[in-house]
Amino acid sequence: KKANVVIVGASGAVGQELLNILNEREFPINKLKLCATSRSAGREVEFQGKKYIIEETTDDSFNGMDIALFAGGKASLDFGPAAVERGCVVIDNSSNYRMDPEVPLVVPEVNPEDVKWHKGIIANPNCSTIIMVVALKPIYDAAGIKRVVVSTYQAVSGAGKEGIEELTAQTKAVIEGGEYPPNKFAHQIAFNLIPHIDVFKDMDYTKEEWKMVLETQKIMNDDSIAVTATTVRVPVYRSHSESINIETKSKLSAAEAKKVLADAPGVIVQDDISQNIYPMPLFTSNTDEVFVGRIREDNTIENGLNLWVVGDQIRKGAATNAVQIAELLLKYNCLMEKK
Ligand code: 2RA
Repeated sequence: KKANVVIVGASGAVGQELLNILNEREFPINKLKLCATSRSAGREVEFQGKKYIIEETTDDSFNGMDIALFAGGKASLDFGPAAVERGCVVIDNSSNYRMDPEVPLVVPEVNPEDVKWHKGIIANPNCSTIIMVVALKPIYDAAGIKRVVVSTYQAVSGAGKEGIEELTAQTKAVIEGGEYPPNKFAHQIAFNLIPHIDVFKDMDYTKEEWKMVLETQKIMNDDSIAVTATTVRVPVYRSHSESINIETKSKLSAAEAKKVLADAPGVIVQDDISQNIYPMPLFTSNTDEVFVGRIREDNTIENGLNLWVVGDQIRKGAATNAVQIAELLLKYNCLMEKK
């Protein structure tokens, strides 16, 4: 069975990665359509040896289409309802619908079955949340989770192309003794860390930090998991890293944690301190798995673990997860009837 697929936001970083992943995973495509704002319309993109012209998104872009992959931004607010009206399932990478109780929020390694109750829109979680929950799920299944304390080290590409450009230009300028005023970030990112991602909200936490709390509870289907987060932008191009402290309900030794993580889908354990082996963002970019290392017991509480987790936030944290959701739609046969 093949699907008619439309990508909205095809010209951006996530849009490009969606195309790469559809190709690599040999997603069964019948018809492909690429859409974006009028600014990118007319651009030519090659996919599997065929040239496609990016079209400006309109309500009618979704006529006869089965699945719409929205790369991000406000496009899903503008066009999501029109797509659903036309019988096209929306997989949305933006935060617009994530906490809507009518919208499943899905990480295929964690809650694949939630795809089945969609009413037209399925949300793709925030990148740092996806990377964390893939590592939490096997621990949760083995020992339950009471509380998670996470600090993130998030790459500049999480802020888009401008984030990458700012790190490069600013690093050069600083080395040469010049200046490059911050633009995309609140402060200089070159040779610095910025404990501030997205806007400040309740209780002086940022929006990114609240996403990690609320989305984790929704994906894990368990509001009793206490999560507290500090999210930090670091001068790394790609792949988000996370230091995760977990208080489990029952005892899980480090050896047992290593075993359940090694057996878990989508996880690669890289943990051999005798050889200085642990995950690092420089080496996890352009992969689809979540890498876990430094697995050890918390020395301060009875039932606690520390993990160091790294994943490519543009792939598993966005595009790969979205394409995996599209695969579930076909597997569970839950596309929509065309009106
Ligand atoms: C970031 N989480 O890294 C964001 C991207 N969605 O800034």
